[in-house]
Amino acid sequence: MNPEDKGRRDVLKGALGTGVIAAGAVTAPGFLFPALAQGENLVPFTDDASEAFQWRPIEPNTTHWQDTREITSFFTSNDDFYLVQHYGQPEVDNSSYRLKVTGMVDNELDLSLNDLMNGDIIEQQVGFECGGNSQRLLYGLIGNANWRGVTLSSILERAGIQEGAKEVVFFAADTATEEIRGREVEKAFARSLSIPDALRSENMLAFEMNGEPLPHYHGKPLRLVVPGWYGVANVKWLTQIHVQDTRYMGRFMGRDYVTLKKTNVGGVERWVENSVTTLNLKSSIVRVIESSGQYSIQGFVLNDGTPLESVEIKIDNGPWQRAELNPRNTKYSWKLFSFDWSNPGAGEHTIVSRVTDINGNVQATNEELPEKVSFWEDFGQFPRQVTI
Ligand SMILES: Nc1nc2c(c(=O)[nH]1)N[C@H]1C(S)=C(S)[C@@H](COP(=O)(O)O)O[C@H]1N2
Ligand SMILES: [Mo]
Repeated sequence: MNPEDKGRRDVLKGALGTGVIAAGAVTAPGFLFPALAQGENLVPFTDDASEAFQWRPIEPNTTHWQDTREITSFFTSNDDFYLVQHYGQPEVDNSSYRLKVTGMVDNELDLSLNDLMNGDIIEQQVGFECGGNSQRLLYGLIGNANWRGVTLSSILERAGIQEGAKEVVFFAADTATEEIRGREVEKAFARSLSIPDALRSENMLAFEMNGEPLPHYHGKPLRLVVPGWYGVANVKWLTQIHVQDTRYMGRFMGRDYVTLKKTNVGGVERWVENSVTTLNLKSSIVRVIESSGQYSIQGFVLNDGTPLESVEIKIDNGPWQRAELNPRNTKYSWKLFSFDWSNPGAGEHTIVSRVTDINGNVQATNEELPEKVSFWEDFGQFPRQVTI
């Protein structure tokens, strides 16, 4: 079964299984975004971003992004799901695979894939984007999948974290020679989490993606998934978990994926550098659909899992108007929305979305974020142009 069919089937199951009448689906056939139904037409964007956009087919060891205008399922198929890897895509053999747990633990572990598959298993819908995702790519470094794996907390509990430990480091099988201060050294991709972040019950070591064994490109046979965080936290081709009492300082914690923002630090304005962690609250329109003269504006939200208060759409200089959130959305999935745009006048329009969470955080415009100096974490509002 391809993930698209699975997605559709889950939509039906969800609606029938819980006894909820799918009123939205009946009154607004287009609402079951993102499947493009018969008779629905994409209205092309006429903005520079859309014209400059270039799609690239999947090639080994390269970055791959989706064309977000053409999203066709709630779950991104494993082939469409974006790809980022900094040190290539190592081939790890399943039968000889071992995951080592080392360092400040009572019992060091050396686990086979089978051991992991017989552990404390969970399944979760998790969507994420690369911290380097950008409007230039129409936010194509994004995906939403159903992951299955063993809970990280159960593995750490089995190992027994010792008193005084501060960080859990996740080392991967992909390595490269890095020049660091004039010296060439062999380094593995690695990221770390503080002990409390690592012990979150949601974290998982995933060996399945959308019902299939984790594909090679996405980290076969095992990857970390940290729901609500930027993609860089989700270490692919994971081979070692190391517990230590110092901060781990590697390229992907200390140099890359480091934001620079002016922030108020206890009453003093300071420029602060931080490793990217949780997903910033963000929404984006991805497409406009026309069907028998009815228009609908559709898009996605990503965030750290905080429940949403609203997604609103503004057309030209009009008021903010509420969009509908797809009932299919879950805590850590991407959250799809749809807005019925009745009677748009002929001509060019600017449309933009903004999302607000229940803590009152509102997605800002790029102009309201002037003190952010890095391309990491592109989360301002993204105005789009369409011609009706
Ligand atoms: N081992 C390893 N894991 C990695 C990376 C990497 O280069 N090597 N890249 C990270 C980054 S920056 C991102 S955005 C995500 C992308 O995951 P995906 O390719 O499955 O979409 O993987 C993360 N995990
Ligand atoms: Mo990334």
